[in-house]
Amino acid sequence: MIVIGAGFAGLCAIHQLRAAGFSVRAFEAGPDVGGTWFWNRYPGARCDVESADYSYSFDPELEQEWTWTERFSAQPEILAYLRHVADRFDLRRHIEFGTRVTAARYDGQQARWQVTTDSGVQATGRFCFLATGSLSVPQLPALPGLADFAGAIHHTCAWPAEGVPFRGRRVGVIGTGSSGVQLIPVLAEQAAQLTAFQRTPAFSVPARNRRLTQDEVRDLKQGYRRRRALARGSPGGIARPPVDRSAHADTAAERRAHFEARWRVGGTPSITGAYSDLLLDAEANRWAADFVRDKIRARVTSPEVAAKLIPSGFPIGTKRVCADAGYYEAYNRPNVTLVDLRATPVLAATASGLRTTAGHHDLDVLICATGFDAFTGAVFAIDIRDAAGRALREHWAAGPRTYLGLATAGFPNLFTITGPGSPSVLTNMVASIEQQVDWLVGYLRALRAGGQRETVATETAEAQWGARLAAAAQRTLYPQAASWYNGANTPGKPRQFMVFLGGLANYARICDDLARDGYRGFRAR
Ligand code: NA7
Repeated sequence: MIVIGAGFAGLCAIHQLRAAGFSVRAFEAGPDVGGTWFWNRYPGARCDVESADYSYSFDPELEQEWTWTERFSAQPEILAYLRHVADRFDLRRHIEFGTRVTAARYDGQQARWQVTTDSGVQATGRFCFLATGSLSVPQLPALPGLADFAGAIHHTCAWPAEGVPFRGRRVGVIGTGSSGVQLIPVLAEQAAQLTAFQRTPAFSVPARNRRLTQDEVRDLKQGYRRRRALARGSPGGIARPPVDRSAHADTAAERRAHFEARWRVGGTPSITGAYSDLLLDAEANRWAADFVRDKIRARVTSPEVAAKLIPSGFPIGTKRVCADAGYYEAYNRPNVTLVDLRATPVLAATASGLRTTAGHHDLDVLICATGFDAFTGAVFAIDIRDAAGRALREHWAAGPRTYLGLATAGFPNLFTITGPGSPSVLTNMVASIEQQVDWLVGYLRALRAGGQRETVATETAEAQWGARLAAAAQRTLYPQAASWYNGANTPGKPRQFMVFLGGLANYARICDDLARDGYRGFRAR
């Protein structure tokens, strides 16, 4: 087995494949395990899924020995957890670090994948797992003159391990998605002057992160089995029962009280998960959006600045809702300036800062919190070819085509973990990763037992899954936003909704049903 990537998905795959008796060779571009949690080490980086859910369920002893300290874990703690997992289960011996896979070619005669790496290492394996992450290829803004900027430039996902000094410096941040929203309040306390360059204001709700009490940690450890079962049976892969009430069932006053109660609890789903139809019904969505807009007005002292921060033009939740700690309040500080790029676009970078249509902003450091070439970026970074030499990039030219988000017609024995077309980023990623890895390992066991060495998704199964994916998206408000969920954040990318919106439990049921039906949709030999 070849596994590419050693983040949450890669480590899980290595562990479970090995446990099933397969030999595994893994490649990781970074110098250590962690993937997303290795690279995104900007100040304030934190998970927006609760720690209790955002961890592996495959080993009860691991659950007992690891202690999460906060409601939402910060990047260093998650990275420490993944390092612990790698050591505890002796996974490192399977991984070649600092080795980027550049090409993968299927050999139809041998039924094997041959991979080439940037260090010249070649390897072959019967099956190849792309555990390359949904958000791992960063995007930099295409600004004229960027190369002339004399100060330091950093992307949030390529943060120097030694950190970046901000004290006494004039810092610019481009981008106000989840990364920018987490980073800006932390930088505001350190930088002499902070300028946030905002293209689209995001909806952000308070995370209300806090340290877990000893009692909570004890309860968490005692309740893991129940918690995991609840998570697996839920649409989002989190141990919280989904709300089954329409926003239309309440009066305006009841809705307000309900939103208020959830606002006090905090967290990404607090508002958009308050009713069952907030992402399905435009009017219900507007009620939720207006509630958050009022909160933004209340959090920002200057009405002019608040007006720039109020999101509009897309339903709340259709671009990822951010979870913050003092984001809006940061704009009340005298050393923080908000530049609305829609009103005054950046014209160019200069040696000393950024020039917009309204003037020049002097900067010593420029941070790009400008997001990722999501889902397909990391797949296309590898030159993947079928037995006839046809590139996966060609097969996906009009957008990714997959069966279950796991496999692609014409590319046998190649699997994407939390790939495009699976529930992935709109669920708890760790729960999705475990579900997919377990299912795939089950399938590989079945193939081994049947003496089969090759499997491929059929064109029909792929086309039907694509239609099902699109239909699920069309039933919601999601397609109304230009987001990284549908490729709109990447210039030139075909627009296609890349997340299966049926929910994790439903998706797992679909996978299990077709496994019982002889792995319908795959052709094996
Ligand atoms: P996101 O959510 O893609 O946010 C990127 C931000 O950068 C967003 O505000 C973009 O504005 C902005 N952006 C991107 N390119 C430019 C240019 N060229 N000029 C100005 N502004 C730009 O990435 P994050 O890293 O914050 O979060 C990614 C996910 O990680 C997050 O959803 C969580 O799942 C964890 P736009 O909205 O495109 O107008």
